[in-house]
Amino acid sequence: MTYLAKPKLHHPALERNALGLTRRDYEGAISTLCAGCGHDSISASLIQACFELALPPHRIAKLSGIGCSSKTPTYFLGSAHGFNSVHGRMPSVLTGANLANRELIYLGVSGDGDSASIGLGQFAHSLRRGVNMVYIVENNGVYGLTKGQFSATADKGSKSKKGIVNFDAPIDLVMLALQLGASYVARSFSGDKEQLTPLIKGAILHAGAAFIDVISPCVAFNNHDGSTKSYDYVREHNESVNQLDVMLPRQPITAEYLPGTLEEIVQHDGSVLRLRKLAPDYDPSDRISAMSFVQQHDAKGEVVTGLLYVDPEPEDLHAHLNTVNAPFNSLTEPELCPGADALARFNATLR
Ligand SMILES: Cc1ncc(C[n+]2csc(CCOP(=O)(O)OP(=O)(O)O)c2C)c(N)n1
Ligand code: SF4
Ligand SMILES: [Mg+2]
Repeated sequence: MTYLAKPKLHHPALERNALGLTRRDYEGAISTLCAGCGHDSISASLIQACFELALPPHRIAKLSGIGCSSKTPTYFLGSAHGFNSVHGRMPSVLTGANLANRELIYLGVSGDGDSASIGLGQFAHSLRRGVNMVYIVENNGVYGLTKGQFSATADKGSKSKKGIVNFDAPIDLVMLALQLGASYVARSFSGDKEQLTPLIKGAILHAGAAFIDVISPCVAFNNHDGSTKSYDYVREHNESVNQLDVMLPRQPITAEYLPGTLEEIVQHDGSVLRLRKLAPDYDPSDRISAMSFVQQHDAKGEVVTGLLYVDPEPEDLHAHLNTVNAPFNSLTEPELCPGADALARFNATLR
């Protein structure tokens, strides 16, 4: 595939993170998406999140399927590992890579067509298995790459650019993720970098299946009156439940806050998710309340955004399968092939 490389010129005064890297070191090739496409803003948030967390780019693996959204890993983290898989098949490829090497940070980037239509089965099974990953759906309600057909997340009654009404019921990926057991579930809007960047940082630090549904308008095919995934519609109907800050381990918490307005969630690695509550009755630690909250607001035509659910002590697929810690490519031949006696002993345990 051809792509446009960005010139590697750094201004000497550019801000540097703990690794001495600048934001430019987290960028990729020049985007070829339509100007104004929400997906480019999500790439910018991903770059910002990885820069702020000072992640070494070579410790990240970015995987995607097919679609404009799935093209975006080319436009961020140019020095990370990357795999552009088949349409709807990112989750199984990511699961396999994760099983072979748990030391990398896995970013799965997908679209609503890629995950809610052809890839729905793969989406579901990767979340219910608790694969340690950040799974982002760049949700525009259409198949952008193939010129704007309704996807399975398009709302019932919403209209295509040519005025055709969608009569099918929508699939809400957040509801599915909650039901399937994802341990970190959020929704955001590509036009709200302030909300999205910390949500991505929290998801990266979360040691389980983290899912973020990001409404990301398609300016070419789904940004008109009658669309429920346009910039105007989401700005008018956005109902933010909380705002997130991420505090890394070892950093003292110095922020001042009024009691009752801030909730702190300590994750497995000591990082703290600080949630400023906007909806006073919202409890992000209760999966069932999260589901009913999302549905009640959906019925009112509101797009609920923020960190909707988090389990601070998630289980992950490696724990379920009792796999080895070391990446497979570092195992030696005797470890990989322990010989006939070991096989006979193992077979005996199955009899
Ligand atoms: C097996 C297969 N079926 C169909 C297609 C055609 N196709 C390419 S992208 C796409 C939909 C992409 O939609 P989405 O995931 O929402 O991404 P977007 O372009 O909207 O970001 C389809 C149907 C394909 N590439 N492969
Ligand atoms: S067709 Fe839509 S989704 Fe694809 S790049 Fe253009 S605006 Fe983005
Ligand atoms: Mg789409």
